Amino acid sequence: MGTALIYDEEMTKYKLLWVDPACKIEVPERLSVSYEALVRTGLSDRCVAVPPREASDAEILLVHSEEYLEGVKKTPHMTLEDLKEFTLQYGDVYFHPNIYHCAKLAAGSALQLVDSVMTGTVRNGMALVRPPGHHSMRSAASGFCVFNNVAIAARYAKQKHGAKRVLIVDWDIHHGQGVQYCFEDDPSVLYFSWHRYEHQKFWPNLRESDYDSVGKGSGAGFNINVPWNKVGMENSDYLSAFCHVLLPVAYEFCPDLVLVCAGFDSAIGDPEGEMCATPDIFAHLTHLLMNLAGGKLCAVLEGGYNLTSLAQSVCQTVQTLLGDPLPRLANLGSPCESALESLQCVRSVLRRYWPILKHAADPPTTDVGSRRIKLAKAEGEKAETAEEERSREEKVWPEPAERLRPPVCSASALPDDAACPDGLKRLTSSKDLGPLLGRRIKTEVAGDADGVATFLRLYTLIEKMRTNEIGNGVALVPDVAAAVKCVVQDLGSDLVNRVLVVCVGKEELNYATADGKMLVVQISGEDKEEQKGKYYIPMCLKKGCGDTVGFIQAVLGLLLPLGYEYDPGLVLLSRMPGSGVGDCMWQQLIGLLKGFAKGHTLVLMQTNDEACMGPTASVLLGHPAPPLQELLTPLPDDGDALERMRERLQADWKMLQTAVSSGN
Ligand code: Q9C
Ligand code: ZN
Repeated sequence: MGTALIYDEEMTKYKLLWVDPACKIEVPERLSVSYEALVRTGLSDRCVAVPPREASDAEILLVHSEEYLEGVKKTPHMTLEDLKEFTLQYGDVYFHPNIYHCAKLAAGSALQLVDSVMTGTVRNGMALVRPPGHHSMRSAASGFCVFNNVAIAARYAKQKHGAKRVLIVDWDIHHGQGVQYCFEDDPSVLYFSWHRYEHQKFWPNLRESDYDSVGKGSGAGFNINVPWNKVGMENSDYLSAFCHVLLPVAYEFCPDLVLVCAGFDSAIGDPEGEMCATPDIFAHLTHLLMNLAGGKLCAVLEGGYNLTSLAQSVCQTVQTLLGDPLPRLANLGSPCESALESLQCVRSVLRRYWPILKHAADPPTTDVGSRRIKLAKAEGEKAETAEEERSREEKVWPEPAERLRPPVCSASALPDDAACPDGLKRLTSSKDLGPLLGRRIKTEVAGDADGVATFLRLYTLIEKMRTNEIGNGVALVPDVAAAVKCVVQDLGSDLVNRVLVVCVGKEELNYATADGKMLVVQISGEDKEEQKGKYYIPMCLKKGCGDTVGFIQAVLGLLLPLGYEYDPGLVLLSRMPGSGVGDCMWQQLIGLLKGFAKGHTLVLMQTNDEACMGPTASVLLGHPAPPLQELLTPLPDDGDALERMRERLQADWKMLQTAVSSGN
């Protein structure tokens, strides 16, 4: 199951023919440099090349009016003067004799991508298109957009492929108001957009781009706006929006298809966005969406005007779709106050629609009736100094690190009599162990001689993950708790800088964590464990690990942000027998954890828990986790306890914050 890539040089064949400062950044090179970067890095060769096609009139009419389509249809025959005049009806857009042709190809590309993904020809894919789409409305072009490629694709996926629920994630730095208007009253399409807003000072300057536009009628709750009221947002701000707003709602929504309005003007260096998130953030944003909808994800290019940043970001996205290990996000800061204020506001308006967010805090108290004041304040803010202007124009950032796929994706450390799932490399030899050989591996830990052999293989596995010969692995041991203890004690001192230990189920954890060499997170149904210091974090689900809502809340809202802030070099996931966690939830957990430590995840399971081997191996090998259907009818949860835990922990772990610190 591959990754589709749609590109056609034809879509570079239109450009601005007169002087217009607002439109001069939208150039043909945006497409050609993106594609050339994919060719140069060898990524395009690894994709399935899917040709574009022209969208038909009927398909365009799924979103646009007949009058508008007829108007655009005339543009290929217009004189330059006519084109200029036609353009004048709309805002920040230009027409060219060939743009109608390209716009049909752009929309048709999105449809080809949806066809390829929905029929299972490929797992996911990306379409590199011009003109972009998300600003265009039923009867109007806007913001370089002619037809709303992604909106058309969403309606088409419902009509032609029977998709019941479509999630649109718009990570472009502008608000896709065209998409919002299209689906405002439609609960079958969930639209999420973050955008530079600055209290309505930034284009398109709409009141309805604010966090309180949640949709209308039966679509109420299905439109999510995260306004960025300051420039300079960073990786931590974007990840917080995903962990604390988008992902919980997206998991509860349970889409059949994910469409991404993939604009890269939200990346560092972009002259429009002026944000500071690095291109490798798009690897993580993509990855975090890849376990929804059984992996069915279609990314369609929107904005992106710094050619260097754009090309790097496109490569990060495609490389992630192809399943390569994710880059580590080192030096992640904390989300800024302005971002937290936006997240708090949007969480508080969404909590009445989405049970998974029902424990969100109240909006910041200062917000009551202060919209006008904030806008006035933003307008009064001092003009940018020459110094600030220079720093905006001369932004430099390191090129993203290479993401090397290990020669072996997944391996197993098993006793001789246990079957090895297809596709995993079974480790048999315990030679070349290096310094660890024979250290703590005694029969008292490992059980019998067979257990000792498994332990030796387990250490081989870890050593080969460290040297990136093996990506991830699974081990079957007679006593998971003892094995975890043994492994972390060795690892803490020797091999890896930081180990994230995730334990699912009840387990006595009596090893030292004070030095921060490991961070232990335990998710269980037990309520007695107390948090001991910063690096031992028990998460207690009153209803046990079988409570899907509670479990996914803990994973998305607590474990993921903790993991990002901790930035481990290895993830150790242990599963206690009888923990009660369901197979689908278990697979989601593994899938999400693979985003850390360049994908180096070691799963430890108990010998008598073999039934779970198949599902575990499948996700380790890179197959998407199946959707969590049971979230569609959520049971009453016990999220209160998790929120109390968040409050306790956020002093130590800034990525857990979902509200401005009190006193502000
Ligand atoms: N300073 C997309 O990113 N405003 N469209 C330009 C120039 C319009 C962006 C102002 C921006 C439209 C798809
Ligand atoms: Zn944009």
